[in-house]
Amino acid sequence: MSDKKQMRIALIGTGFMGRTHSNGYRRVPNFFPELAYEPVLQVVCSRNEAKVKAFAEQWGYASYETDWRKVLQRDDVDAVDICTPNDMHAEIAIAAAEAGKMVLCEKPLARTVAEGLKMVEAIEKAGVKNTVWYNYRRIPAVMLAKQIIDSGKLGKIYHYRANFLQDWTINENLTQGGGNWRMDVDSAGSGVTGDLLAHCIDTAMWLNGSIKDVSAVTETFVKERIHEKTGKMEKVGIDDACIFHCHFENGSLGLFESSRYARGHKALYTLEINGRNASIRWDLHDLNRLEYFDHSDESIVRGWRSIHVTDGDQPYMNKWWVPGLSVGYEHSFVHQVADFLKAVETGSECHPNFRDSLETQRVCEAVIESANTRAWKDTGVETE
Ligand code: SOE
Repeated sequence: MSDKKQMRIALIGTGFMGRTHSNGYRRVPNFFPELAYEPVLQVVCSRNEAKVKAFAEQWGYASYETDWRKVLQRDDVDAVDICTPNDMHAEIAIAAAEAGKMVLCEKPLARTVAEGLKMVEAIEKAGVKNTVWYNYRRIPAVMLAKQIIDSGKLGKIYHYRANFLQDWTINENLTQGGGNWRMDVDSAGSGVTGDLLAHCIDTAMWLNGSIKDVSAVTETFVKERIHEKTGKMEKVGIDDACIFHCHFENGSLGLFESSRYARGHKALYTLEINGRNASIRWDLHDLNRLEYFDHSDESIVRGWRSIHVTDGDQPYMNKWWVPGLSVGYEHSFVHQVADFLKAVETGSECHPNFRDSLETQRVCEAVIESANTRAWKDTGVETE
């Protein structure tokens, strides 16, 4: 029996994200043995009893429920992890906070700023620890980018460029709603803007500060799809693709593109930052590599360095194997669990918390408004 303090987790939702988070909870005690807390897979909840029972057995949850309200009534739950479609985030998070539970919420925080604001108010009123799963921040090479930028090596930043490209919705027969909730604007809030660009915006504001204003275009390539709710052809309300440019508070220019119609791309997230003295770039398909160009290098050997981020001195890497051997996508979730447990132990914040993620929500909303009105929009993001 372990002498660690237990953090009893209730997972709500058993989809793709339910699996990534569960894997994170299971791996942490082995690789972060110094932490005072250990996660306990206490209960998993989903409406379909057969599915949730099978999930509980597969991942080692001690029990299961089919009604999330029952989960919140349980005294044997410390933290609620929300992995449901986006339209459930606000209701569950607010109720969980009111029940005094810690809350971990899948991204994006909410469908709208108004919903997100209510969630932030509830969390802050209850004073419960919270975080939002913008996992890409916790890839070691992206964390190294943050360290390099914060050290000032780039100098004044001029450009921030990011894209997130997929192709899984290029199919006219794909329905909206039901299992395809990401295709339904009522469930998801938006299309690629909230689903994919939200990741890029979160990373961008963390690395390069607030985004002041945006000018965007969106497109919905397939205008009508069968809706699971009505069984009829209905108008599609999500954005299939979105491109926006923006001003950052620090004076740099940003350029962002996302699409689920970029044939051949499954999950291509890339970013590049150009400063006065140096530049960095990163690509999710080669996630352990950070490329770095430093103009102060001696001219005859000056060029893009390809840093393979596996050394024990690099972020998180002393937790894993030996230099040269790498980690993957799943580890970003392991790192977030570890950072959350550490934050509880030390009484600090686990960023991005709900308030940070509300700022990302403001940018997403301004992007959609800008595209709809064909005008520049201020984001209203708070500056430090
Ligand atoms: C969409 O396909 C999706 O699964 C997003 O919902 C995730 O947030 C992203 O990380 C990968 O793509």
